[in-house]
Amino acid sequence: YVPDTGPRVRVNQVGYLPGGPKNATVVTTATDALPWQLRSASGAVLAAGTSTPHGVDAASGQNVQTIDFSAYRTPGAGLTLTVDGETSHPFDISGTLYDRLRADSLQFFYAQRSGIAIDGDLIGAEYARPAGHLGIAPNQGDTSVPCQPGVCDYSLDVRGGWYDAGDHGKYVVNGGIATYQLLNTFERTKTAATAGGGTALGDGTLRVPERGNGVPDVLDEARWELEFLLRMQVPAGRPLAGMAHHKIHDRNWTGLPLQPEDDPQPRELHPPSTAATLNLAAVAAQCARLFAPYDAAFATRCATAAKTAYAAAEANPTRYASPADSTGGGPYDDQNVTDEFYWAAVELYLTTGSSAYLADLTASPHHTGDVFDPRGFGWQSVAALGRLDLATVPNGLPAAELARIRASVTAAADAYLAESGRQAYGHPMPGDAGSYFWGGNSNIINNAVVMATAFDLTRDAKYRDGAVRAMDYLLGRNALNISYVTGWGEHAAENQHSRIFGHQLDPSLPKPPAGSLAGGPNAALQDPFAAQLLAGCRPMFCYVDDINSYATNEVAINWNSALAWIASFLADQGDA
Ligand code: 9MR
Repeated sequence: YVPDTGPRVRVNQVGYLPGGPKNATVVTTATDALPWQLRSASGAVLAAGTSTPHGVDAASGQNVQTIDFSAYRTPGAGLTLTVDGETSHPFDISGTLYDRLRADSLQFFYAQRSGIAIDGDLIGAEYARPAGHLGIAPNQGDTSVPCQPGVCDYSLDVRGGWYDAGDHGKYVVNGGIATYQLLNTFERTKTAATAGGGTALGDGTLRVPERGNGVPDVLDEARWELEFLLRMQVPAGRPLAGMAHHKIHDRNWTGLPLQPEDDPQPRELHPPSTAATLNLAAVAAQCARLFAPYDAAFATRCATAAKTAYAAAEANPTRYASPADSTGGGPYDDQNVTDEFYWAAVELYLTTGSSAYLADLTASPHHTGDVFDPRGFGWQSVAALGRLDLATVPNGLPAAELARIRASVTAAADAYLAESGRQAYGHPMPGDAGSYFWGGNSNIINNAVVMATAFDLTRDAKYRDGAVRAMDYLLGRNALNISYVTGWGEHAAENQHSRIFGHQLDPSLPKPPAGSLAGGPNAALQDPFAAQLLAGCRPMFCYVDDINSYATNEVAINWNSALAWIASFLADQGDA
């Protein structure tokens, strides 16, 4: 299988910020530097220079050279780059490139909502659908969901929330990091000087049913999931009260496509887990401080749930979700929850200022350890979330301690920058196959989030440039010459694995909405379709834009939350 990778000149197909870095990569047999020309839409040469030979790139196996046209800063549309007789896909230079991506990436969450009819007037007629999983036949949930046999003897109303990904499952662990990133996208507007006071994320900025209610729309969207997460908490008086059930999903896997309202499977609550409970504690603590100005009663509910959950996790510190629990839904298993304890203690400390939480976070090995993995953070490793929030959200840590925390963020950003400098395609990930794993595109973005946070802390432009280069990779500057974001770029992913957006299998159904991020190359080829089609692939080629490849090409809330965070950051940079 040889994919069509289009022109050998690889650019960010969306474009470049006027004052930002402008890098491209050409695949070539040449080993000596090559001349390049930047051209206007009408073909006039706007700038010219010579490329820098890179040699063979480990992740793609390609001989490549890199191009830097950062010195050209004039806005324009339909520009192209010509090198070695090849002309790139067209792109823009503009300070408003990322404005709509901020909205699109956040809009994805509305399209994933469970338990509410999706309004086509808000996001397009093709996305309109009835409410799913409200107990209306053939649905069997989620208004009164029993536990799996033997797990508990009650049922819970766990309606609402977002469908996790291409399936109809709802998982507290993954809901946690996704909600955190949406809430943090908002919280950043209070702490970062370039965030413009948050007007771009205010009320009326998203197409959600709650617009116009006086609450910033990104908070409305996050609340849709928060209400679900709160419902997953074991009620008082029950065994393990205060813990959160790990997940709720179908008893058996369903086929594709399948609209949520047509899902006939029994729905089941799975056992409470320590990790889920700490995810609930962390995001409910964020909720308490961020909703306080808008809805005091909800903020109080969140605060109570957070404290109760944290106490329940302390009383049950080793209830791990089973890696074998993967029938009808994914496992989201995790045998090490020390990072979840740290993250939850940090969020509770930031919200309450209480010395008990301060003592817990200070005693955590993650407080002094290196929490920034070269391959990024994610749903299973969340210590970085706590560290980033301690570095940015006002708190009472002693000045020297705060300085150390912030220095750890800039040191990590320096390491990601250095890695980006080593990569032929400029993204912040080591070049070996181990960097290309399930959902790895989100880890690349999360490394960019660390660089962006270093920029917010220092205003040193090199960190912002590192974040921009990570987006260049995701929007087309890569071995496959593909943008991994639907609707963004000349040649973009559009057949992601999704039961809802099943256009590839049923043309009457929509494609994923603009702003949907694909999981990305996965060298482990963990689905049968990719395993058969892509056997022997070089890591950066282990991806296919086909609905059958759930291990390389799914959509997921925790991946889009990373995209939303970085798109919002970049939109704030404007002309940079
Ligand atoms: O994103 C998850 C990835 O890190 C795991 O390796 C993979 C296998 O356990 O599961 C991914 O999460 C999936 C979840 O289990 C079920 N819903 C779809 C998620 C995205 O593929």
